[in-house]
Amino acid sequence: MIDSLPKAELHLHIEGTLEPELMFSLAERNQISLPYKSVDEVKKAYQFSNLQSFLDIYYAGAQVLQTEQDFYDLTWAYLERCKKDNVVHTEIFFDPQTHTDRGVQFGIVFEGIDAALQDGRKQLGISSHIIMCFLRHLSAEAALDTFEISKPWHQRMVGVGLDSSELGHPPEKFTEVFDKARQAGLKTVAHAGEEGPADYIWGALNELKVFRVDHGVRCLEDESLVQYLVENKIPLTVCPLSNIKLCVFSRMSEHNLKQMLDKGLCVTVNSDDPSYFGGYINDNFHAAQQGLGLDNQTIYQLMRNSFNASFLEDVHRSEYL
Ligand code: ES4
Ligand code: ZN
Repeated sequence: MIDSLPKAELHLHIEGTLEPELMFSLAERNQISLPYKSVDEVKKAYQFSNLQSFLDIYYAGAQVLQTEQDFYDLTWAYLERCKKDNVVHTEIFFDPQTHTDRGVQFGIVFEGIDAALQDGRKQLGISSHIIMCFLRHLSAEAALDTFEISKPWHQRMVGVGLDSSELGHPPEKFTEVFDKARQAGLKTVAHAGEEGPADYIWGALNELKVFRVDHGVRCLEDESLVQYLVENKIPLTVCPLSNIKLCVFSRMSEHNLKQMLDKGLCVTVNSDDPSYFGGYINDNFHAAQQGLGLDNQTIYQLMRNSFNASFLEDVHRSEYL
């Protein structure tokens, strides 16, 4: 049932799909030395105690991405994986500042990713959108600068997002750049309530005017927030394996995804950074199903939610519902 259902993926960092094998081949191609001797050694390093311990390794891994071809190869590998998992539509995040801050130009990153997505549409029949994320551990000014340099590509992105270290970096820090993004016709999403408190989810809604909340699992700590999210049909893009790997929940049986669904929240299942967290979207569905005892009707609901929560135009959305 899970494997054969068509589904949309709405919370996926393209840099987080960098498999160790590709990391090694790109390091060799670009003559970069890695702090690991083998693929096995890389995999052993993927043990995290919280979000920051993951981000340190994730940003280090991204250094091997240098050329437009590298970004193409990264994205194409993910799309082939989508085909295998029956993902028919994907909305991918990328982090321009991770690359521009080390001298890789915005256009190199964007054109490489977008060329692969265009080929994915033609050759694999997978539709897609790009969401540009600002790194919240960097300054509001840096986000505004990134927004300025990205202007030539705005028409080819669907929206902007906010990711990286959550605690200490509330959504309000980025109100100005999100205002500008909306004025430019871009939609907005933000990571909130992954490690941060329910208040950060309110901040994402009230200040950043998000259409979706990424993660949002801590919303259950605030009953009035849950009521607001249900009434306004605000989707939450939940990433079960990510939450376990980053110790947001200690085991899958303790994940609150089922409780969220029972409260009437529009939850979707996603893979976040699949190379680092041990699985792509179907692995996430299987892990949640097993850990929480989800029945087929619930799996079907999650799949429908993924299309309803997407930025697909209604004519295309209806093809899947
Ligand atoms: C991320 Cl899991 C997660 N949370 C916040 N920012 C991120 N960037 C990549 N993965
Ligand atoms: Zn994420």
